[in-house]
Amino acid sequence: KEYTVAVVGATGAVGRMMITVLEERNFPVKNIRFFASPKSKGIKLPFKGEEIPVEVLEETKSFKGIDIALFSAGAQRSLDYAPLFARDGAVVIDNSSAWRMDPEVPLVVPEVNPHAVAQYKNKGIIANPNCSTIQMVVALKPLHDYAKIKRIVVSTYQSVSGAGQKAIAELEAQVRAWCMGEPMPAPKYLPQFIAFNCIPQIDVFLPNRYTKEEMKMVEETKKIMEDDTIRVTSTTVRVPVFYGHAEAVNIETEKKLTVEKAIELLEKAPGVVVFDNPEKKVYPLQIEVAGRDEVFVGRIREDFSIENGLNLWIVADNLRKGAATNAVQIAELLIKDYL
Ligand code: A2P
Ligand code: 11C
Repeated sequence: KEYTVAVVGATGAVGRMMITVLEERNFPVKNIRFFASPKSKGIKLPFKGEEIPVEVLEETKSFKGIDIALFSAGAQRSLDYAPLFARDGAVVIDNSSAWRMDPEVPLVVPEVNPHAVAQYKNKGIIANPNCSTIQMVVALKPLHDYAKIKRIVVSTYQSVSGAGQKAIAELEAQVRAWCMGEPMPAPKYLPQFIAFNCIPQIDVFLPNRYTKEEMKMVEETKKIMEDDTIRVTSTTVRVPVFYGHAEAVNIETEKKLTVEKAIELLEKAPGVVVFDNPEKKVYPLQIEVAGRDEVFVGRIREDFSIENGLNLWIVADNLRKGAATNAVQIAELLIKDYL
């Protein structure tokens, strides 16, 4: 069976990657439709050798005939349009934060909670988690199943592509200007200068002094792991890297988890690759992991400051496993068992 698939936000950093991943994984596409803003009117994007015109979302009155819609056009578009696509019969897989914490909407990472896909029937919407949450839970799930994680302390090192195409261009423009000895263009899409700098702010600040990105990691982790008892605290930082997010993660477990056992569990875990050989300087790096679909783990070592603690370094391509690949994997579960 083949499906009519829509990509909403097709011209964006994640949207373009969704198109690539659909092609790479040979998703059974009968028809493909691309949507974006009025700015992209007249643009065509390639899909499997064909040039497909981009449709203007706001000018489209009916979405009938679409089976699956992958959304990545910002939370407001998802709030406004996901219900309209669902009304017209599509299942929406939404990459924004709009629907993630809605109790009727499943929040799915296929390696962690694939069964939750069944709840798509509630609203016709499945939420794709935040990139930094996805890579963390893929690596932590097998450790949680074995040793029960009581607490997670995470600090992130997130690339500019997480903030979209314009943030990628902003880093490039600043670096280019610096190399030419010219004044760097002022920050427009990121909150501070990103060239040669780290910014401890991703997304907006909330009344509790955390950023929204930090609180996403706290709340989404509990929902995906289906365990409200896990305590999570997070500091999220933007770094001058184009692709790939890295995370320093400390966990405290109920049961003892040795380094050897953690490596054994991670080596068997779906979607995880262990890159951990300190003697040979082997650990995951953003520039090496970019372009890959798995989650990479290294620097695994005991936290000697507490009884049952472990430190890990977790890296993944935020546009792939953190966004497009996870969304397409959800679509694969959907057509395998439900559509
Ligand atoms: P467009 O390129 O036409 O502005 P990124 O996260 O890389 O910035 O990408 C955002 C994506 O969301 C783009 O595809 C962008 O389309 C799309 N988008 C932004 N605003 C709208 C809108 N009002 N209607 C439809 N798509 C939108
Ligand atoms: C970033 N994690 O790196 C963000 C991007 O909730 O889907 C994803 C925002 C989201 O900037």
